[in-house]
Amino acid sequence: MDEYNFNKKEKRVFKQAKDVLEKNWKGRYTVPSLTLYPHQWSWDSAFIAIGNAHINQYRAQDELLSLFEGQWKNGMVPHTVYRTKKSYFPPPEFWNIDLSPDAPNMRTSGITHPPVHAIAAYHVFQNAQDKNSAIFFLKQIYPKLLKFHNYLMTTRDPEKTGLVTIFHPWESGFDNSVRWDDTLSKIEIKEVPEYTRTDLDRVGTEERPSDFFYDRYVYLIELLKECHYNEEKIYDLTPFKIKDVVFSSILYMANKSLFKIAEIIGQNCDEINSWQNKTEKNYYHYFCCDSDNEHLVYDYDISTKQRIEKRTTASLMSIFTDLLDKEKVQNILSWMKHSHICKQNCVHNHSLITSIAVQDEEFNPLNYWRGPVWININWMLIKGLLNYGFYDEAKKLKDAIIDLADEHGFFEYYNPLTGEGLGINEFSWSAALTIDLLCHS
Ligand code: 9WN
Repeated sequence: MDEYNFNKKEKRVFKQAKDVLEKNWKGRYTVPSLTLYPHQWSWDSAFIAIGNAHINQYRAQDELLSLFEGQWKNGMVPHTVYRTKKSYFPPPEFWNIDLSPDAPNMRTSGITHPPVHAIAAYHVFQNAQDKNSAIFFLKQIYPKLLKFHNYLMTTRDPEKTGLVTIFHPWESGFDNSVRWDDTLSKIEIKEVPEYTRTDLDRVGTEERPSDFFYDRYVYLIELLKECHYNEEKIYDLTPFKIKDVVFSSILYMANKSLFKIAEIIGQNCDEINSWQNKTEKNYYHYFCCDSDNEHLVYDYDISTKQRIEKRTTASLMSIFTDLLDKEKVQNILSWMKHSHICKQNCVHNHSLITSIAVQDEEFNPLNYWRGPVWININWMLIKGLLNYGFYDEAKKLKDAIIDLADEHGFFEYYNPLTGEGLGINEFSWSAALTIDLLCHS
C-alpha cells in the first residue's frame, strides 16, 4: 500500500501478513492457526481485529461481533468459541458448560481471556474509512463490552480492588509461564479423567507445556465443573485464584477505550470512571513491592496473600498502562534491556523482549511461555513505550519484529537465541500485529 511509503522489505512483510490473515479467515472470524487452533479464541480475535482494522474494517468488526455471540449470560466472554468439529483438546463436550445457568446457546469453553476487545473496537473506529459503519458497530458492541467489563469488575473482583482474579492459567493467555509454577506445583491431584492431547501431534513436545501442567489444567477444569461454574463456589474451593497483573493492566487500558467509545455514542461513563478509580488506587498496592525499588510488578496470589515474585515480561507490564510514574519509566527501560536477547547470541541485528530474561535460570529458549519471544507481548511493550514518548526504543522493537517476520515467517513464538520460529507457522496474531506496527507506529 503506497500510502504508507513502505520500503521493499516492509512491502514484502505486509503482503505475507495479509496472506496469513486471508488464509485463516473463516467468513465471520479468524482461526489463530488452521491446524493447531482451529476455532475462535478470545484475545486472539481482538489482536486480529487490530490488524484487520488497517486492511479490512468490515472483517475487523465481524471478528469482534462474532466472538461476542459466545458471551455468557453473566457477561463472561469465553476464551474459546468452538466453530467446527475439528479436533482440539479440550473439545467442547469436555467443558460441559450446560452445568451453568449462565451458559450461552453456543459451544464455548468455561473460562475467560484477557479483555483486549474494547481496545480493538476503539482502534477499529479510529482507523475506519467508513465511519458510519464504525459508529453503528460501536453501538452494537458497546453494551456487550460493558457487560463483560462489569463481570470482570464485580464477579471476578469480590474484593472490590479494580483488579481481576483468574481461575485458570489459560485465562491469562500465558499458559505455562513460570508465573504459575508455584501455585500449580502445590496442587496434589487425586484424579483426572483420561484425556488425549491434540497439540503434541502438531508441535514438538519441547515447545509445548509438560504433561505435569496439562494434568493440572484438566484438574482445574474438573473443579470448575464441580462448582457448576459458579464463581463464588470456585473462589471458595480453588487452589488457583490469582490477581493477574497483565490481565488487570489490559483491563485498565480497555476501560479507557470503553470510556472513549461511550463518549462517541453518547452513553454515560460514570461507572467506567468508578472502575478506573478503584484500579488506580490498588494497582501498586497489590502488584508492586514498595521496599525493593525495582519498580517491577507481580501477580498476587489470593490464597497465599503473597506476590508471585518471578521476573518475566509480565513484570514490565505497568508500562502498557499509564499508571507508571514518568520518573520510574527509566527503571522499566533498564529492565527491558536486562531481559533483552543477548546480542552476541543473536542472529539478528536487533533485540526483542523474551518471555523471561535470558539470564534467568528458568529460561528455556524453546518452551512456549518460558523463554521464547512473543509478538503480542512485544507489541504491548511498544505501545507503552510510544505512550511514554520513547520513540527510538519503540522503533527498535518494531524493526526487530519486521526482521523476524521477514527472515522466519509469522510463527506463534520464536527462539530468542536463533530467531527460529516455534509452535505453529502462519499464526494469525503475529501477522495482524505486524500489520498494525507497519501501518501505525
Ligand atoms: C489454550 C490460541 C491460544 C492463545 C493462548 C496460547 C494458546 C491454548 C493452547 O493458544 O493457548 O487456550 O492450546 O495452548 O497460550 O494465549 O490465545 O492462540
